[in-house]
Amino acid sequence: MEIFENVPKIRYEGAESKNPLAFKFYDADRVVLGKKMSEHLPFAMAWWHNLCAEGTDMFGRGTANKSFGAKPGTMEHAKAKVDAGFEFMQKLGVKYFCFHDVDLVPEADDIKETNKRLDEISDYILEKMKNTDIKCLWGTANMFSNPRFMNGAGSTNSADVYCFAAAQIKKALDITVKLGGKGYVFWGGREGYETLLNTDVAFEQDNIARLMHMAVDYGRSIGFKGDFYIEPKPKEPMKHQYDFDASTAIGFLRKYGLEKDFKMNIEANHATLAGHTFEHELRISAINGMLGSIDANQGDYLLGWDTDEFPFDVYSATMCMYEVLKAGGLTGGFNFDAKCRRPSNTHEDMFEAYILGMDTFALGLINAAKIIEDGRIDDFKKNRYSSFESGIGKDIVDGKATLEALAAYADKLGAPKNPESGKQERLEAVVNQILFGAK
Ligand code: XLS
Ligand code: CA
Ligand code: CA
Repeated sequence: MEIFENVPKIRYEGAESKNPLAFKFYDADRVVLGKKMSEHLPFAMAWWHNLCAEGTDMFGRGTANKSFGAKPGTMEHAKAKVDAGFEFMQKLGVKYFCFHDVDLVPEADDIKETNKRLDEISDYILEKMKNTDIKCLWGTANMFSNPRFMNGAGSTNSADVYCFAAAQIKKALDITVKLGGKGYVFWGGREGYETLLNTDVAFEQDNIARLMHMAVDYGRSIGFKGDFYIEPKPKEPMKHQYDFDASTAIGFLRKYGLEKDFKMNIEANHATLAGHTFEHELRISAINGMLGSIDANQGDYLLGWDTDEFPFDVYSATMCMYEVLKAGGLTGGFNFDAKCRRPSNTHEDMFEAYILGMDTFALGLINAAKIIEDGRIDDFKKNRYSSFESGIGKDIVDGKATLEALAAYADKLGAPKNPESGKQERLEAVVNQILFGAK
């Protein structure tokens, strides 16, 4: 039975098309820099926003109907969401999905019952997967919604709650492996604190690391070969989140010897909340060999919270794709961790939102490839450091310099020249010319 009866298979119709239910830029088979768009852009559907969230906010209840013909809170509904999700992904040509345990089934009071439900639904999903080319990008455990996690999961003060978190991770890993997931995410939902007056930061961080080590050991023991991810976020829900940004999370992983098993899952909206650009977080991850996956969304510079909007900002998508291309691609994918605005409450809106996101990233890819092929930006950057290619500069890079030798060199210089102009405005104009100038 078709759920989205009014929505046909979404096709590429080109930039001139006025059809809201068609791609204008995402052309799956188009080859960019030697690879198909669909290979550059492994898109994923976020189960929670797309199939669960109804637009509830702290001022009002939901505006969208996500019952898909079944009674919410039942296993029939859980299955209806699977049916809806697979029809949705197939109509859009989205090849991956991401999930939290409690997105898949209604959580029971007893974890044994929840786990039984997870077994049942994952059998159902697996059956669906067999008849399609849809795969699991990553799974995770929701360790932030239930009141028991009010003081955190790995960072909780309660050993019982800590065990409960471990049980959820164990099961979420089982399901991720069963569904062939490429990754497993730790987003530190409530892993942080409100006040130092009641918090032992060192102890909490040690405990989070212990839990992550146990997760790695268990995951590897059941055959999980993919990457674990940390998804940094600076605040919300906690005032101070331990995984503030990529640098912080990478430092944490190295401190605790977790860096071989983990990479970053970078979310655009989290980057801007941390006071960074999206591309900054991607660059920091990439230069540390830890660029894993992306949560593709955007925030709103006028609002100080995590609005999880569908990507519309083509400049940002362009800079993102430049980083991704330079890094040689992602081991993960582009998960639309995004929700329709509350008044965009129809099923059709769900499709139009994904079309917007996919087209925005297709444009980002096309533009980033043009910037790389044009070469002016890369050449400028390379030449900017040319004083380190010979003479004293090369000695520094080759590790042949001492502080005394450099000081003696500086003495001979007297007053050194200022470095050349950074030419930011010229480079920005080059980007605009590449984006909007002659083809
Ligand atoms: C919340 C996060 C969350 C993670 C998965 O801000 O984005 O949805 O992606 O737990
Ligand atoms: Ca996210
Ligand atoms: Ca978010």
